[in-house]
Amino acid sequence: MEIETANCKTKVSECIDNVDLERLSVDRPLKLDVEITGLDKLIEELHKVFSHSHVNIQDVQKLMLGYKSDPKDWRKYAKYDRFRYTRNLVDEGNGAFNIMILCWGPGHASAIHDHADSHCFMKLLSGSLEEVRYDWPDNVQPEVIKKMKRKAKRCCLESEDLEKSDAKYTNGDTGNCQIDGDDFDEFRENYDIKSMKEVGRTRMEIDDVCYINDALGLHRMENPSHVDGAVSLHLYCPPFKSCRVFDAHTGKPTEVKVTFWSMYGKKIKRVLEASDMVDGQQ
Ligand code: CSS
Ligand code: FE2
Repeated sequence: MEIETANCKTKVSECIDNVDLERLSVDRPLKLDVEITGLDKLIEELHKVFSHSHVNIQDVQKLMLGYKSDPKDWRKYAKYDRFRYTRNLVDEGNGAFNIMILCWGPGHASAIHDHADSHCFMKLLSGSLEEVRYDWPDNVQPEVIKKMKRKAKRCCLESEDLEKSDAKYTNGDTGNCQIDGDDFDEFRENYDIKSMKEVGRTRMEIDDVCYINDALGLHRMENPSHVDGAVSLHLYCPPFKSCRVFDAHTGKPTEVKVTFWSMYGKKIKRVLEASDMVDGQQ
């Protein structure tokens, strides 16, 4: 199954059974065959697409590309903070997805983060943004990779002499199968701390759309301008309330909450509680 038919209605780890994850990227250019007149129309079309149980990743991308950014559509959501980028909720997609507008002041950047096993679509509305991609650190494995390994292990065991393979796995030798056991991952968690490896950089310009999920790796976003703000539109499916950020020097993950600066154009009154998890924007 290729990207055209891959389902983004479910978490990434739940939709891998028939999907070639190497092809779950958006590098090749999409043919545009839709024109979306306004942000409200885009949201209406996304609701229609997500009312089905199967949602093609490429259909979502095409819709997002079909809308041409017009500040009068999104200005009411674009609320900046002096010190850090803001998340401004626009639509909750009937629980199937959520749409938010992120406002990046000059030089503002996110931490390196994952996407909590969800699909992440992003469109630049104003300014420019740099996306920096990273491999997962050796000490952390996302759910989707664990599931792929389990699947590969099953296939491997089916095709080899079972008795011989069992012996290999009990002593940690992964043989030709290129699979690390879960126990081996736990061992490495404590002993193999390395800095994060940058694997690619893309400059996004207005109306560009990009896509990422945990199978494709991690990223951080940065507004490279020292003068101008940047505004981006994000669609996450399924929506998530927390994700992990990674220390660039050690790869150490920290679970953080996904919090909003405003919802439906209205600023949120924030009450900080000592017991709260670290806020993901800090
Ligand atoms: N996921 C990041 C934005 S880049 S996709 C965040 O919500 O902070
Ligand atoms: Fe992200």
